[in-house]
Amino acid sequence: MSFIKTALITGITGQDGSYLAELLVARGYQVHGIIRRASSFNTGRIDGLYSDPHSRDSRPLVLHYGDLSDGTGLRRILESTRPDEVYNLAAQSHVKVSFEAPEYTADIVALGTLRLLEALRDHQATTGHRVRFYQAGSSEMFGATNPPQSESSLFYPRSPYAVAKVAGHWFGVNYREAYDMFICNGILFNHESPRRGETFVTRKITRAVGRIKHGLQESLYLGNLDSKRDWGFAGDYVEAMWLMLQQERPDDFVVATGAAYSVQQFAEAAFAAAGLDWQKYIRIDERYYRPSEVDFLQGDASKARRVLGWSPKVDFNGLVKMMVLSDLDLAHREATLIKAGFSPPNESAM
Ligand code: NAP
Ligand code: F7E
Repeated sequence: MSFIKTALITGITGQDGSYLAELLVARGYQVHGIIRRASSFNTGRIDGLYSDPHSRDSRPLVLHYGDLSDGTGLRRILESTRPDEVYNLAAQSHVKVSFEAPEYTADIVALGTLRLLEALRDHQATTGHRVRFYQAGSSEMFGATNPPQSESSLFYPRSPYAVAKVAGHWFGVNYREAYDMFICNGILFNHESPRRGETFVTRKITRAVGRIKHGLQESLYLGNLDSKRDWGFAGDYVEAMWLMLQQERPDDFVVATGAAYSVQQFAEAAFAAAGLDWQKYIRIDERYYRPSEVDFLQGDASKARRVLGWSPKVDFNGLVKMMVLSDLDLAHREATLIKAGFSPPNESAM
């Protein structure tokens, strides 16, 4: 089997990594993904792309053990896979956790990006191959800056995660300017899906809706209901990542829907989609508050529309409905298992 290009994805087992891998495989790429060693299986989101590991050359998806803390390993993977495109999606991506593990978060998000860029810089120098690099930047970098936020808005990060992402962003800009590397920074606003990690607020809500509807949970504890986010669908956003690397020149782009809703509005919509009244089930627990909050993110993605021809296909209501339907189905299957004698999973902790 021949492939049109080769891509390397860090963070392939995450939400975005799985959608991106599907997109690239569908477009004829061979995709190499870096996975971490874990004591239990962590490839659930990409199992659909799995193929026989004994036919290496013809496999559209090949996995390698590695970690953004391990520069030597990254270098080796880069040299053995010789990708045309690298997508750096790996991160300790939870904002609240970053307050509890700031050094680790900075090591992976900021220094991990630097390690990968250093390996790529040497790879480019020795092979002459100008590999295209996507850096997963975040709207969290804007933090306290007033909306709407665009490429020209000030970065004002409000968490160790966001500070580390700002460093990753500027490493990307600096290596582009210093070494003529093809590096694009995507500044993506929140994007969700049925594959979203269960400790992020949207998925925490839709999981609870499913479980409450099926009698598996009585209430849902949340933190700040007033913050506003610009929520889009992850499947739409990975297409923007790919489009950035197909341009003639590397550049930085905001990716967003342009519409913002509060956490409370998301909860109202999600409970209503299952015929439930959110007020009966939601309780506040201050342990979910952050030491410094990001109040209002709403992106201006006009540059991505103009230059990349990108626009989101799924709107807020479509996203809520997609996630609720998926989690109603999941809870239904869970209830069936419980009836058959299996124990239920723990409620989300973050
Ligand atoms: P995610 O679901 O949390 O996935 C993170 C991925 O990074 C997972 O594959 C994880 O592996 C991997 N990872 C974590 N630490 C690692 C390490 N030390 N070495 C190697 N891999 C490591 O995140 P996501 O939502 O897909 O987001 C993808 C990227 O976009 C992240 O960089 C995130 O910060 C950024 N971002 C996300 C959003 C959003 O709204 N989703 C918005 C802007 C930017 P395991 O599966 O083993 O944990
Ligand atoms: O919080 C509030 C919380 O954790 C959204 C990551 O993908 O997007 C994500 O970061 C809001 C915050 O996402 C709970 O205080 C209330 O205001 O879903 P979240 P996030 O912090 O916006 C950005 C763009 C990224 O780059 C990140 O990687 O919801 N909130 N109650 C809660 N949040 C959580 N997690 N849990 C609660 O119980």
